Amino acid sequence: MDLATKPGTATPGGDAPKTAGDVSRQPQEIDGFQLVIDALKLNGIDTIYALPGIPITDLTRRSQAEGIRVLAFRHEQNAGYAASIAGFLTQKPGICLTVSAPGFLNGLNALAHATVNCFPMILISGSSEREIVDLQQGDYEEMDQLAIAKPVAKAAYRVLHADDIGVGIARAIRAAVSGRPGGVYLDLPAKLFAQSIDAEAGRKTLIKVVDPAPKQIPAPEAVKRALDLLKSAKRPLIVLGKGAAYAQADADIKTLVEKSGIPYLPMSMAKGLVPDTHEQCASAARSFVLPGADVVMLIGARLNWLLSHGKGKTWGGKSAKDWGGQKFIQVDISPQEADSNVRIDAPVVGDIGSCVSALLAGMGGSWAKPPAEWLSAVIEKKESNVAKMAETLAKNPSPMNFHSALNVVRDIIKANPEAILVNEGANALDFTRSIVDMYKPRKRIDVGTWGIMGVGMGYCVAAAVTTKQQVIAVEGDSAFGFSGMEVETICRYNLPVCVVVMNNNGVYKGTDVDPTGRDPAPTVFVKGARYEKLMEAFGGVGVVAATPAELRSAIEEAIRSGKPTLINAVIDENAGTESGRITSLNPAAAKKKS
Ligand code: ADP
Ligand code: TPW
Ligand code: MG
Repeated sequence: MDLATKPGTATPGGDAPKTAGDVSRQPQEIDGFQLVIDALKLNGIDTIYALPGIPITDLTRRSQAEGIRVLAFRHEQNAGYAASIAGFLTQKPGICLTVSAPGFLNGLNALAHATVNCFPMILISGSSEREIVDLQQGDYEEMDQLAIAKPVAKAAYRVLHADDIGVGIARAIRAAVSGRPGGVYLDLPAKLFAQSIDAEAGRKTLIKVVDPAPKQIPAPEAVKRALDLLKSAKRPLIVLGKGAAYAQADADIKTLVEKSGIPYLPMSMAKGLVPDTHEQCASAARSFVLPGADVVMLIGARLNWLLSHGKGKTWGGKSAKDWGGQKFIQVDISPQEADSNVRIDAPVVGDIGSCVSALLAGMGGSWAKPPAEWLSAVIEKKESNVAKMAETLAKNPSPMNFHSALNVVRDIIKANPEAILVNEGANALDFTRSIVDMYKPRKRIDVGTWGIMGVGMGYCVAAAVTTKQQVIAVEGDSAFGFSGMEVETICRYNLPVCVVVMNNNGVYKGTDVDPTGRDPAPTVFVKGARYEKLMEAFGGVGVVAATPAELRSAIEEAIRSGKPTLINAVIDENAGTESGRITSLNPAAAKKKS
C-alpha cells in the first residue's frame, strides 16, 4: 500500500493546487507525512522515539509501516532521553517525536540535556496553526514552540512548505552531528503534513546529507605546541571525557595513553574507554593526581564543575578560586571551549579522531615515559586506596549497604563486559561510579553534565535497542521514580533490561523526619516500597533482594533469561550521605552532616 503516491489519496486540506475531477490527468502526489518519512529514511534514520497524538499520530503509524522502528513511550521526556543517548551511542542523531505544546514541552528537557551534554538529537514536534498561534487566538495546543526551543537547542528550524521538508531535515541532521554535537529542534506544523505536492518534484527536493560530521584536522603547530608541553612535564596527567568516548577513536586513544605512559583519569562516561583495571588508570588516586599533576591533557572533557573548574583546592590551589599551577592541553572540537575557566596553554582544536592520530604521529617512535617518581607515587596511592576499598567491599553487613550490593554488580560487569550500565541517583550514582569497573568503551551511561534524574528508563530502552546488548540499570529509588512507568515500555518491547532499584527509602537516606510530626519528611518515601511489583504488573520478572547472594542470583538469572526484570535491592536506609559526593554544593544553610 502506497498511500502517498496514489492519485487522489492525499489528505484534504493541503495547500498545493489540485486538479479535481479528471482523474486521468491528476498528477501523482506526495504528502508532507511521506516526505518526512522519505527524508529520514534517505538519511539512514531507522528508529524514532515517540509519543503519538495530534498532529503526528499518522506519522508514527506510517513510519512504522515503512520499516522505521517506532518506539512509543509513556512520557515524552523519556522518549527524549532515549533519543539523546541513542545519539551518543551511535553518532547518528536520535529522533524524538512529540505532539504540540505539552508534548513538546515534555520533550524539551531532553533537548536541553542533549545540547548540554553534546549529544546529537533532533526533537521533532508537531505544532498548531501558525496564523492562529501568531495572533494568539487560542488554537488547540497553541504555542510558539520555535521561540521556546531556541535557547536550549544548538539550532532550531521550522518548515512551512512541503517542498522544504528535505532541506529542513538535512539542516537538522547537519546541525545535530557536525562540530560539537547537540540538540536540534524541528518544528513541523500540522498543516505541513497534509500538504500535497507533485510526487516526482517532491522527491527531488529531498537531500541525502553528504559527510554530515566532517573531519576537522588540527593545525600542525597546535599539535606541536601540545606535544612540546607534554614532553616538558614532570607529572603529566590525561583526562578522558565523554567527548572522547563519543568520538569512537577507541584504538588510537588507547595507543596514545599507552605510548605516552601517562596516568589517565576517565570522567564518568569515559570509563572503560581504556579499561578501568589498566595499570595507568588513576581513578583510585583522583585526589592525588589532580593537585599533583603539572601538565594535564584534557581529551573531550570540559573544565566545568565536574572538574572543579580547573582550579581551587581540588587542583592544589590555596583557596576555592586559586589556580593550582597546572598547565593545560585541551583537545576539543569546539574552539570556544578553551579558556572557559582557566588558561589553556595548548588548545588542540579538531575532531578527537583526527587530533589523537596527529598527536600519535607527532610523538614518533621514541617517546620518553614520565619520570618514574611520579608514576610510582601514583601507583602507591592507588594501591593503598584499592586495598582500603577491598576491605569495605568484603564486609557483608545486614541490612545490605551500597558497597555490599555494588560489589555484586562489580563482579557481574566484570563477567559481562559487553553489558551496558545505566546509572542514576546520588549515592546510588557515586558509589557505582567508584566501585564498578568498566572494561569497554561507551558501556556506562549516566546522569551526565547536569547530574539529572530521570534519564534511567529512557536510556535503558535506547541502549537495548541500539546495541542489542544486555542492559543493567543501577537506580536510586528516587531516580527510578522519575521514569518508572517506562517499565511498561521495556516489557512491551520485551527488552533485555535488568533494573536494580537501590531502595534506601528515599532521597539520599530514608531516615529524615518532619520536626513538626505532621507529614513524612520531604526526602523520604513509603518505607519498604515494593518496586518489583511494577515490573510484574506488565509481565516482567520482579524480585526482592535483601542480601548480596540474592542480588547476585537475581541479576544472573535476568542476564540468562534476557527478560525484563526489576530487582528491589533493599539497602540500609542509614547508608547514604546527603547529596552523595557533592554535599559541598549544598548552600551552607541547608548543609547537613551525613
Ligand atoms: P565529561 O562530562 O565527560 O567531562 P564533557 O561533556 O564536559 O565531558 O565534554 C565533552 C567535550 O567533548 C565537549 O567540550 C565537546 O565539544 C567535545 N567533543 C564532543 N565530541 C567531540 C569530537 N568528536 N571531537 C572532539 N571533541 C568532541
Ligand atoms: C531532574 C536533585 C539529585 S539526586 C536525587 C535528586 C532528587 C535523588 C537521590 O535519591 P536516590 O539516590 O535516587 O534515591 P540515593 O542512593 O542517594 O538515595 N530533579 C532532577 N534532577 C536532580 N538532580 C534533582 C532533582 C536530586
Ligand atoms: Mg534513595
